[in-house]
Amino acid sequence: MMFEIKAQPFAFPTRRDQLALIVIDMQRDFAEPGGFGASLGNDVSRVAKIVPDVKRLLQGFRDAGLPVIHTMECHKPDLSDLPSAKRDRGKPSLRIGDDGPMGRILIAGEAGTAILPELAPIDGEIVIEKPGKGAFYATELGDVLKAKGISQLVFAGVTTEVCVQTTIREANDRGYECLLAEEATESYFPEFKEAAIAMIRAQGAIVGWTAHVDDILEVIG
Ligand code: C5J
Repeated sequence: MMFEIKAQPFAFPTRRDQLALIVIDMQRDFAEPGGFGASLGNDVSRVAKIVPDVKRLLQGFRDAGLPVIHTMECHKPDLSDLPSAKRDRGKPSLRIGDDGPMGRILIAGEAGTAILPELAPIDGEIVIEKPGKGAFYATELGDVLKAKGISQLVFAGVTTEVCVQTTIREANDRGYECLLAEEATESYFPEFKEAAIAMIRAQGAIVGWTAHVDDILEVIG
């Protein structure tokens, strides 16, 4: 059955039985002091502030019995999936794989790499570990979505213009209809969040739609 979520640039035509939430990289490494985001000189408190809105959206999907997928940006302990082009980029005080106060930076299984406890996956929710910025690259995400018959994705998480926008663009090219929840995403740079939202919904939803969390919850509830 078709419902509509109030959205920009126009209402999102929702097929509730084909809809999933994808929460991108809400990890301690991006939201807490001592992690990867902070090592790059970013104000991570901006990310911590969206946790209540991400939680509301997550709870709405859980209550509605709709699928939830979490992603984690992380690498193998032997760094075999970390190209030097990524490891050597920027001037962080700690590089990916280095020992930090929450364990090795962005390495699978380390404390800092974990999803924030308030947003931790529950039984039955899928967790995709991804070595890239986009969640389709070198992961099983495409197969998982196909097996579940998903054709529409609601997006939350961080950072808006990096891993979230990259994944939305990957998904759009693969034929998924993408809706970004505005209060449930954040950037370390407010102007980048604003620009990413504008880019996504420009030119008649060229790569997707954006909507307020309350408007999404009203329709899925
Ligand atoms: C970044 C991400 N910004 N999850 N990762 O390095 O957006």
